[in-house]
Parts: sequence; structure tokens; C-alpha cells
Amino acid sequence: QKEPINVCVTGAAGQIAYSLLPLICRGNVFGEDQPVNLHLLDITPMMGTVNGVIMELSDCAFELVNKIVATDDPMVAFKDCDAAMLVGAMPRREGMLRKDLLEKNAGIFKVQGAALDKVAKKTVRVVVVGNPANTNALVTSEFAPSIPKSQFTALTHLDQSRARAMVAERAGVNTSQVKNVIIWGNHSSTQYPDVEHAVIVSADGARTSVKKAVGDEAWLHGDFIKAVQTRGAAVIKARKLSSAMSAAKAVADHMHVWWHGTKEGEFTSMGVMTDGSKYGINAGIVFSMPVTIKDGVISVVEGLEISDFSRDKMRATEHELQQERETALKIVQ
Ligand code: NAX
Repeated sequence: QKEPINVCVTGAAGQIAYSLLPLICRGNVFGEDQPVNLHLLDITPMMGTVNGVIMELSDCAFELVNKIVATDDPMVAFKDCDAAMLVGAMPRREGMLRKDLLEKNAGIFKVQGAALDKVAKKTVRVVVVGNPANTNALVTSEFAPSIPKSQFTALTHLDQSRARAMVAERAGVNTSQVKNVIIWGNHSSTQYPDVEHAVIVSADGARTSVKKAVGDEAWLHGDFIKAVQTRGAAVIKARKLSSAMSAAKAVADHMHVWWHGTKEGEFTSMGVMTDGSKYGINAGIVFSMPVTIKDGVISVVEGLEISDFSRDKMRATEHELQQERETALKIVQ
């Protein structure tokens, strides 16, 4: 049997964690033969709820769970971690400006970055989910200088899944047939869901471009983009709660593909630290890009042709991320 790995989930008392933990414990993330030690972090007032979650995890009798640690201390939570899913964050309350949200969260992720730096494995794979996810990932990495920047990512997989599902519905195919949709930039309303390189793969392996299969460029350039960008708000309006089941599935898929690699001919999107050399995007922000993954190493897909339409959209989301970076770093430094 494999040695257990240490997996930390923050915001463990929250609604995303509630849907995410069973996926981890069933083996849907790290593999059905991979035992896990769960490290659950939340804030002190939520420890009672975390204990309730642990009672339920225990009642699930998951075979892969070796040990569960519950704590309100990031230094305990991140100890020797192989994977960290940073879901917990300060939520946006009514009347709160984006700047206030950035401020509150920059403080949280500064502390968590510093703790990861001290106690996590240097190979730890971090995905930041808590909003503003991209900039929180940037702050975390900034305060964890001993861990390579390539180990910090932000979740845009949910946006990618939403985009794939919308294209699939329009084209009358199964969502699983839609590949290589790209989410560029920020997990916010400036994100750019790009289908210019996306394909629909049929059962016999034939690939048709999404452009051709959908046959409605006005929709792809207009309502489709808007619908992806505002899907989170639409779910809140309908459910009176933010996306949780779909967000948890996306976190699980993001980490699964990082662990097991991308398939031949396919790529996936995630927020990664920019180095200034890809697609003209400035260095030093966490920008969602198309990537392939092999043996845990993330590589940005290079050489994709970028149309003028795409370029404009990418600039807008880059601009927003640069502003977020400035605001956040001013607060924490
Ligand atoms: P909940 O409010 O249900 O849960 C958040 C949990 O985080 C709470 O239990 C809270 O006590 C805890 N928390 C707060 N500060 C903490 C800290 N310093 N350390 C540890 N835990 C802390 O929110 P939920 O619906 O689970 O969403 C979590 C985060 O995901 C939010 O920031 C949300 O905006 C973000 N999302 C990001 C998405 C993405 O695609 N990147 C999509 C879904 C989601 O909206």
C-alpha cells in the first residue's frame, strides 16, 4: 500500500469544503489507491462545525482516510503538506468594495504563505480558491519565497467547466466532448473564455472546431462570453448561495490533472505565475493560461495564434490583475 500523503483543505467548515472532502476521500483527486492524511483548517469560531464535519467523514467510513487533523493554526495545518487547497477566505459582504475584499484577504494569505514557507514540503502543490483567487495566490507565493513560484496556482477550472458546458449545450454534444477551451486572466468578470482553439471530439476521435460546430460567431463573441463571466452571479441569484458543488468538482479536477497529467493533445487552464515571456502578458501576476502537465510539472502551452479580438480581451483582464497586485502588495508590505 502507498504511504499516505498530507492534504490540507482550508475553509473546512464552509460549503465548498463540504462537497470537496468526499471527492478527496473517495480517491477522485489523488487516486483510488492513495491514502490521505487530512489537515483541516478554519478559524477558531468555526472549530465546532469542523468537528461536525469530521464526525460525518468518520461516519462515511472512507477507506483511504488515514488520519484527520483539525486546527485553527496554519503552522499545524500546512505541516509537511503535499497538497494545499486554500478554499477559506473572508467573504464579500454587502456594501464591501473590491478593495476592501482585497485588503482583508491579502492579510489572510500573507499569513498562510509564511506558514507554508516554514512548514510545508517544498514540493507542495497549492491551489487557491478563495477570492480574489488569482491575487490571493500571488500574495501566498510572495510570502513563501522558499517554495518555487510554479507550485502556486489559482482556480479557473470552474470557469472552464462552465464554458465547456455552455458550448456543449449549444452544439448538442456531451460536455466531455468539448476540449481545449481556454480561460485567460482573472477569475472575475474580466476573464476571457476563449474557444478559438477549442474542439469537439467525436466518439471516433474526429475533431471539429467549436467555431464550426456552433456556427454562430456572434454568440461566441457576445452572449457566450458574458454568460461565462456572470455564471457565478446567476447561480447565487437562483440558489441564494454561491456555487459549491460545481466549485468543489472543479477544485478536485484541477488537482487531479496536476497529479495525473494532461492527456495527449489536450490542455487545461489554471492561474499561473507569469514570467513576462508568454503571450505578451506582463511578469509577476497570477494569470490563467492554457497549460499541459507532465510528472507534476506545469508548462504553459506556447505558440497559439492570438486574434486581435482575443488580444483586447486579454489586455483588459491583465490590466485588472496588475491593479489588484498593486493594491494587495501595498497592503501587505
Ligand atoms: P463559505 O463561507 O461557505 O466557507 C468559507 C470558510 O472559510 C468558512 O468556514 C470560514 O470560516 C473559513 N475561513 C475564513 N477565513 C479563514 C482563514 N483565515 N483560514 C481558514 N479558514 C478561513 O464559502 P465557500 O462557499 O466555501 O467559498 C469559499 C471561497 O471560494 C470564497 O472566497 C468564494 O468566493 C470562493 N470561490 C471561488 C471560486 C473560484 O472559481 N475560484 C468559485 C466558487 C467560490 O465562489
